[in-house]
Amino acid sequence: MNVDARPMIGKHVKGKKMNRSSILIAVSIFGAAWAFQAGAADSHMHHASNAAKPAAAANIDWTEGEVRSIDKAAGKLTLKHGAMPKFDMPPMTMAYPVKDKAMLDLLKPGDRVKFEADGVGGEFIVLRLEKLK
Ligand SMILES: [Cu+2]
Repeated sequence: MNVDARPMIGKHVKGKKMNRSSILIAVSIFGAAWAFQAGAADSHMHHASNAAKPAAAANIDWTEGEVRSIDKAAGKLTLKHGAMPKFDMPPMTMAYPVKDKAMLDLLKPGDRVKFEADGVGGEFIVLRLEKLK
């Protein structure tokens, strides 16, 4: 029975194989199209995340403070600021070098600001700063 059945199975399988391979081709074309679309969607997402930069900026770890003094020559400003949990820093008044000295041109003592500081080489530096109204 086995011997008789084999050619039939072979034929059957062969017939199926043809169907299967055409299905496979269809699937792989569909799959490629899907992958392409997924890729396109992915690049859209990258686009979206680029466009969403201002939203990412909302994640800045702002600290509020008040300008006490400005030393343009040294590129530093003294800020009385609130606590900075990320540095384990309590509220205090301290002098910070600024990343961009042009920041200092817009400021005068008494201005309320929000700023983001970072620790660079053991020194704290003001990366960005905005005046509060
Ligand atoms: Cu401080």
